[in-house]
Amino acid sequence: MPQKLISLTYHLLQEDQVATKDHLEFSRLLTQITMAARIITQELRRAGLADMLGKTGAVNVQQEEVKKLDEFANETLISACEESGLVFGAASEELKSATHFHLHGRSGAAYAVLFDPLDGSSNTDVNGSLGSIFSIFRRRSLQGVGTDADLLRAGRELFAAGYILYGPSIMLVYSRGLGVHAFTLDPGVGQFFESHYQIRMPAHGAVYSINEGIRRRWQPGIAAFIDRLQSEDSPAGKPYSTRYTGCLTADFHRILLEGGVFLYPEVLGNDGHYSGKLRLLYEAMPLAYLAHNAGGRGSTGLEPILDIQPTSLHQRVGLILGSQAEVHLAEQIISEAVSEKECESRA
Ligand code: P6P
Repeated sequence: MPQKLISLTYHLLQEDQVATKDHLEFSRLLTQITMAARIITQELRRAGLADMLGKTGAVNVQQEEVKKLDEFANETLISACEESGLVFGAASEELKSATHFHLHGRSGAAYAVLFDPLDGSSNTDVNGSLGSIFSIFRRRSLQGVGTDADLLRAGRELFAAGYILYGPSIMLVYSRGLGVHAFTLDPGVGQFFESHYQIRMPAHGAVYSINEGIRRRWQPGIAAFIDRLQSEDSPAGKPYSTRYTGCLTADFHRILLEGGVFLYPEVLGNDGHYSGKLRLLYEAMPLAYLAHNAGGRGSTGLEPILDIQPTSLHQRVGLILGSQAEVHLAEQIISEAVSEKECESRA
């Protein structure tokens, strides 16, 4: 028996006290996404028994090897969006371009959904945490049909965003700009029940999350920032602990609830240029939106994630995400490092 008897359905109905067409449509769309999450959960739970581990042999637009579970999650979410009747187009980490739903005249539908269907898929074969991350935009103009321009939007224009975390518990975390709320799946009942209402990220934490293995390639300032977190002169007044799972969703979820900072900064490539790994539209942006709505912050180190105007669907960014104290400190140290580098290059 769940402690709280507020199901996701009832939570959405309660919020409907200010029932608007937007909210009623969002409720229907979120219901579809959580139905997809339950189907993906079932597949994850028995992947090792149903020959669903391992790779498909295909390589996606990211030049990453596609896992069988990536493909399953992608197909499930695409179908859920199309069957909702509310989505004119969907974009996915797994697909080169957006899928426009012309079926049943849905091209006139109001919403676009962009998602990473299975985040952290390096964890699929080792029973590690995984996630599905989604951004939802409402078309600027409802005249005519939705176009790719309706997908390339800055985070400040998000209609809603969220993620499903496939961990020991299956959790949905979402925001529509009116607070961040979390729901936990009761597998016995098959329903999501409200477990965290109006989540507020602590002003600072005591944990940082980063892949230390590529320290030598981090963008200027990141190493100095991590050194600061490992000192007594950190925002917590003591050295931080490090936690890193290889799944952005799981690492961010910890930071959302307990504070601290997650970083995947730009790294120096073999071409001599710094570039990000995480994708803006369906990884960095939705999580920065959630962080912002919970009182935290998301930045590239040089600008807020939510201010970036995307120019391409799979655009990548450096990401620093978490409590205000740590992210502002990182921005300060990075800014100083960039200024020093510019002075050196002029000398
Ligand atoms: P690395 C997973 O592929 C992902 O996109 C994020 O979930 C995760 O934070 C990151 O990449 C892990 O990357 O280079 O540490 O394996």
